[in-house]
Amino acid sequence: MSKYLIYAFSVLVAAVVGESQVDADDAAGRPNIVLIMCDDMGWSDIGCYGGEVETPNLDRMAAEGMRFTQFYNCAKCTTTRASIVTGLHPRRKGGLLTRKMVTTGEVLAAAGYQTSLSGKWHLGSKDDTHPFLRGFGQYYGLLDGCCNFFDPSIPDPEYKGGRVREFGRNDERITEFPSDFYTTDAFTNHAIEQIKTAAGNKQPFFAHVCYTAPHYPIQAKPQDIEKYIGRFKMGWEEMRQQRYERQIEMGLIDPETWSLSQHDSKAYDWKNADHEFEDRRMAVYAAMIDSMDQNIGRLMQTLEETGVDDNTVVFFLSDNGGCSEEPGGARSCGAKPWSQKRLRRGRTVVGMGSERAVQTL
Ligand SMILES: [Ca+2]
Repeated sequence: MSKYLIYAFSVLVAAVVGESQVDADDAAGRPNIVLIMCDDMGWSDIGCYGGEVETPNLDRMAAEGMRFTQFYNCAKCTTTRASIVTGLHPRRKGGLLTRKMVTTGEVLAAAGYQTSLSGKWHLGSKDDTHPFLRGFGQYYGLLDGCCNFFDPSIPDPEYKGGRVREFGRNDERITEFPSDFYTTDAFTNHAIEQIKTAAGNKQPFFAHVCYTAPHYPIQAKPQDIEKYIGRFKMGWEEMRQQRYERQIEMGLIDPETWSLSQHDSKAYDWKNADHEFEDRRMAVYAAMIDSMDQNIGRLMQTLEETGVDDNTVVFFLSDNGGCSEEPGGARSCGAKPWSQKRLRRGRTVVGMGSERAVQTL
């Protein structure tokens, strides 16, 4: 059985890579790495961290591996991503990713790894910043920050500028998508292809899987939404109390040193909220995470079926906490549900040239 790790990725690359360039024979036997990152998810949303969303595959990873109770990110998609692929604290001057930096893809490729990235990149698409040109031998996904989950060729709504988001495979642009398309499934399909191919070769592999779920727009499949309808009628005030109590029971929180924080000053009053709308909004958000967990189950199954699970380390993390933006207003499909009402501790600090997250939950 694999020893899965959950919620961290920093020192492993340095630990497994010693030489600047190695051949396939030297690289053989080194551990495979699967680094899964989701987008804008609050840490208390998934089951193994006290949330309501059914995440049996992540829960299994947590049970067989390790959960981290302290984790720091860079507050926003791009800064966290720049940091995780370079190991450097991002600076805006000159761009978040420059040729003066090496990426994990470049370092691991030089160490004999087969490298791939499936999903969101958000660090650029020019010669110096495109993932296919920056160490990821196989790329498929969204070069931009977010897109329509069912058809990325659909332009953004007017309130987001109305542009079409850039999507591609390796260095080619993709502009048409099949009728049954859903980004979370498509990213997983690509990652599974890469793992199956790589597992048959002598060299180890590095598969970076970057889901756009549950970043806005909030879009999920009807069958996934259905099972969550009605589950959030307790309201966000009661929900955060329930999560807090579950996290104490799980040993994630020490109530002696961490009391439940005050409500966010921008949080709406549940008593005056449209309960049907808010319940449904949260059900769609939950369904996006549920779908991601189903797909992570497919990834884990692929590792087992290809016989590489005993020599593969798997990480899961979120690039930042729950999003507090509401593009299009509180009742648009771009609105982020309940983010300011979930468990919070500290606050996110973003400044020019120096982004840091105190702790985003
Ligand atoms: Ca994000």
